[in-house]
Order: sequence, then structure tokens, then C-alpha cells
Amino acid sequence: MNSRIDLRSDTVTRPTPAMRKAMAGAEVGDDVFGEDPTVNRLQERAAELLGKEAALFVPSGIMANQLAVRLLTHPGDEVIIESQAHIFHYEAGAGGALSGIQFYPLPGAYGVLKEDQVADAIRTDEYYLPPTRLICLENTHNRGGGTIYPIEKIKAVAKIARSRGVAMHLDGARIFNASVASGIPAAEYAKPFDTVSFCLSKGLGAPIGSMICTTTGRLPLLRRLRRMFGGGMRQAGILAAAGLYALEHNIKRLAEDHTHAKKLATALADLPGISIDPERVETNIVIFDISKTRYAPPQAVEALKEEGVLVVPFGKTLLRAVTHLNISEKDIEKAIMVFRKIFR
Ligand code: TLP
Repeated sequence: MNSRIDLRSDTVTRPTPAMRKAMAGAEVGDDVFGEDPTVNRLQERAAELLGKEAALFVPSGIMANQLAVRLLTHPGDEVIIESQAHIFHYEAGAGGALSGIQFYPLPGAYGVLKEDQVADAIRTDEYYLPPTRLICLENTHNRGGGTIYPIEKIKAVAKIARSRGVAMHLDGARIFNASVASGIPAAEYAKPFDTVSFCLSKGLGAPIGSMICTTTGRLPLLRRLRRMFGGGMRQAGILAAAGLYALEHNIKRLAEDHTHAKKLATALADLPGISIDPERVETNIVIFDISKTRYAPPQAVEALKEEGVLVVPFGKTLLRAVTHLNISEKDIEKAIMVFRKIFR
């Protein structure tokens, strides 16, 4: 398995020996009592990086997102979301099941909504309409192809949301990819949002864990909800140490993943039958259409796997490859050779 070039996701990253050393040496306590010094340090650091007052450590990105949805809504409320967003598409129906909300999905361009679309979707006050309570955005946008949400678009949506009394949550699972690629600090991206989630266990390379960042005032309810969702962990400092290591060592290097993704996309664009615009590959996610090749996605995945390259099918005609810290430049060169062999 290890000799394979695993481009299925940046979630497959494994902790390095240095990260494991930091984990092994971590000071711990019972975090449900708020007594784990390493978790507390991670929460302070995450809040600082995102320019928020407080942060809470949770087991997964989905839990962070769903805690935000629960925190900012009541049953019967409506949540505006882009129709390909992770929260809508990939979280097993959690919004309805755990918070009793309904989504109002809007089609975006590569995951990005126009502010007019959002303004038009916010409901008026009639008693028979569901109250619009929350808008969720995603940066970078996964199914959009790792798109960086333009900061001006975020600000425009936030202005509308504020004027209509609607809260804002950012699924920032890959916010540091957006920040490193655009040069815009994560805190600037996070500023217009009431809550921001981000993942330590994707390109940052930690084995487990996500953060949800917000105001100090919201923290007591957030802690209560985390407990309700079963996300309170005990000697979680062992995991938090990996998160702290990741924030210290693995943010800047995301730029390498972006270079690798661009290189892969450029090579794929040259292959017969494959459609992809390398210009659109802004971060570490490469989504490409193979409908004009002789393969359907499941067969292509199998053929590539036999040659040692792992990718995932992404709908009826698409494949997705994701670069990350366990993928070297050599791996990308090898992967390109394999794609050429299979698709030429
Ligand atoms: N994304 C995974 C899959 O679930 C699709 C992947 O391989 O990309 N927000 C975004 C934008 C995500 O991409 C993901 C995971 C999550 C949230 C959820 O994170 P976890 O898996 O930690 O719950």
C-alpha cells in the first residue's frame, strides 16, 4: 500500500516521525474538565491564527460543521448553502437529522455563489415561510475543484447577511490552502463569519481533529453541544500535540502541494479525451472529466490502481486527485507517466 501513489484525498496523510514524537511527549489532562494543557494551547493557537476569540477541538470536520449549524439555528430554520457544498452533500443528512433545519441549496460557479443569488434566497418575514437563519460557505471549495472563495465575494455575502440578520458559517476545512495560495491571511478570510471550522487532519497532516472557532460568548453553548454530540474527549492532548505540530510546520509547505496539483493538471490537459482547465486548479484538488475516454470512472480507477496510482471517482464522468504532504515531486512525475499509459 505504501508504495502506491495515493491521490484519493489529503485525508490519507500519515503522521511523520517528528509529529509522532511530539504526540508521545504531550502533556495531558482531562479535556472534558477543560484540564488538558496541550488541548488548551491548541485552542488558543487556532483562535489566534483565525483571528477569533475562542476555539474548540473536535474529532472531525463534520462534527465541527454540524456543531456550527446546531449552534446558529433552531429546528424549522432554513440554511442557505451552495449545492455542491460538503455540509449539504457529504454529511449524511446531518443538518436535518441533528438540527432539524432545511437547506436551501443554490447552484454556484465552481462552488462560488453570486451575492444576488444569496440576497434573493433570504426569506421575508411571513409566518408561513421558513426563517433564513444561516448561510454556509466553503473555502476552499472541495467539489468546486479546490476553488479559493474570492474575498470580495465573501465580504459581499456577509454584508447582505448582516443587513438581514442572518448568521454566517465557514466550512474552512482547507482554509490554509486558500490562504497560502492567495496570500490572504486565514484571519481575513475568517473575519466575516460567526463560526469557522478547519481541519488538522487533511493537508496539515495530523491524524485526527478539527477546530471550530468563534466568540468567547458562544463557547459555553458550543461545549454543551459538543458533549451532546458525543465529541468530548479525555486525554486528547496526544492528538492536540499533532495539531500544534501541524500548525507550526505544515502550513507554508501547502504551496508545494499546489505546485504538484498544477503540474498534474497541466499534464492531464494534454491527454486525449480528458477535460480539465489547469488554470482553474488553484490549490491541491484536481478534478477532471474522462467522459471522452474509453473508461467510465470505476474502470479508470481500477486501471490506475493496477499501475499503483489511487484516485477517486467523483460523479458520473469525473475523477478527483488530491496532492498532499506524502506526495513528492517524483510521485507526481510517476503518476503522470501512469496517466499517460492508461489514457493514451
Ligand atoms: N472531505 C473528504 C470527503 O468527505 C469528501 C475528502 O476526501 O475531501 N469539509 C470539507 C470541505 C471536506 O472536504 C471534508 C472532508 C469535511 C468537511 C469533513 O471532514 P472530516 O472527514 O474530518 O469529517
